Amino acid sequence: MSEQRKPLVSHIFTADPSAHVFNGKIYVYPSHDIPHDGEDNDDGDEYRMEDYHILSMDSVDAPCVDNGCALHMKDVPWVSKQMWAPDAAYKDGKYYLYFPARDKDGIFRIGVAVSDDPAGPFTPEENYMPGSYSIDPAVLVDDDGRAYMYNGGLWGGQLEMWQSGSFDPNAHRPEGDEPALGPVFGELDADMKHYKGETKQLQILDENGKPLTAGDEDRRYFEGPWMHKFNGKYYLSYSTGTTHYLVYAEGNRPDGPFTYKGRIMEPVLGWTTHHSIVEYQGKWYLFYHDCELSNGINHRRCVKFTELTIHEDGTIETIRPYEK
Ligand code: FUB
Repeated sequence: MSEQRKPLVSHIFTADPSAHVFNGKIYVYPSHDIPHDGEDNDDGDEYRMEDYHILSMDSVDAPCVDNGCALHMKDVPWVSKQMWAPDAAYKDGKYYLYFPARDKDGIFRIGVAVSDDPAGPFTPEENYMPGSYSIDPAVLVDDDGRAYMYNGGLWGGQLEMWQSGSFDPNAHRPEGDEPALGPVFGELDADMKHYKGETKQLQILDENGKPLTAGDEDRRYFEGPWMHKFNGKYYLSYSTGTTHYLVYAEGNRPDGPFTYKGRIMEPVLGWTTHHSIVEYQGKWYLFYHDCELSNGINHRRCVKFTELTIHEDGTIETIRPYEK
């Protein structure tokens, strides 16, 4: 328990941790925040990340190792800037790193890079995934081997700009009683580098079966999706952005619909909150970030983890990050 809720590393700033167990070890795929003195804005221009460092731990009690630069922006032909929150997946002997970044037109897309080693280095594809847009990919490889990507983020993450099916920087932002936007869902092809068919928007419903509204900021989707399975059900968790909660919704299928269930974590220090959920040796853990290492500077974050209590019926106990 001793290392829990402390920064996993302090020699670099890290955020948006996607944790996985590969070969019996815990691997964490975070964003790598770059310190600078620029100001914050609603487009997230302060998040200027250029590369990925993969962290690993032999167990939850072991020290965390930084495995060095696994992929740098300069080696990805289609990227112009902002390598944001990544995820990774394993299939048929290969590891895949999924990462969002702005293309040469300033539009967020999702890229794929491949490695034989979960810690990298990763070799990127020449171009982004055809048909991909917005940020924050999370990939679930299901028990039957089918793989699904969840992604999307409001505001700087550009999700609103794709409502018509093509990029419109002036698109209307849903508000008030209008239905909230959900994350993007797509099944991946056997090669793990393309969508198998069309993507669709996921629905998140309230307790009466009605879609959550854009004005319901305590519960509606903002960014940072994650998918875990528990007792055969699918749990979509995400950040509510403006209200800074991590919340979850339950479904019977990987593509929903999902019904809102509750809060996973109360707000942390800093504007963003972003997490992953992983089972390790029979216990469940929440990986998340806050701004403790920088005393609250939004773009200088640090990754932490804590044990998560999931009850037999799938409900999750809410974590108050600064209470033991
Ligand atoms: O790290 C940059 C962005 O901040 C991520 O893509 C969002 O999820 C938020 O954490």
